[in-house]
Amino acid sequence: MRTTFKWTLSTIIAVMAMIALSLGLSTQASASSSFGTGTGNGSTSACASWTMCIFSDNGYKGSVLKQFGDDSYSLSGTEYSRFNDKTSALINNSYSYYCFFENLFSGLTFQINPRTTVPSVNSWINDRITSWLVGTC
Ligand SMILES: [Ca+2]
Repeated sequence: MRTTFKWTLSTIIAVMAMIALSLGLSTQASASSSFGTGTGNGSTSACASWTMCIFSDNGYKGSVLKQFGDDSYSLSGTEYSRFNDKTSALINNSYSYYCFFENLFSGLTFQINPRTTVPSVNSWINDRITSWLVGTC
């Protein structure tokens, strides 16, 4: 009986540890965004199941970088550096504000509201976006 109880208790502890571990892993996964790339088709549908997307051409065309999950990011020096200084259109499908920056979280800024689509960004930030933060500018 005693052995059975100890086994049960250790099993509970092991299960709780596994739950804690999986929670920790899932928290970590949501904190760091995942990305996808593709080609814009001229409609907002290319970004439908993604949190936020940037397009190289006006009207949701050209190359598109799709981010899943709200997170800040810098294009400079990353595997997606080819999108640096290329953005001409944006889609924000999240419920958060986004602040886009000309440089590494500095320089000119461009803010978009939650649930907002921007087919052509303002000329002063066109082809200049290098990084973004979740939140207002
Ligand atoms: Ca830039």
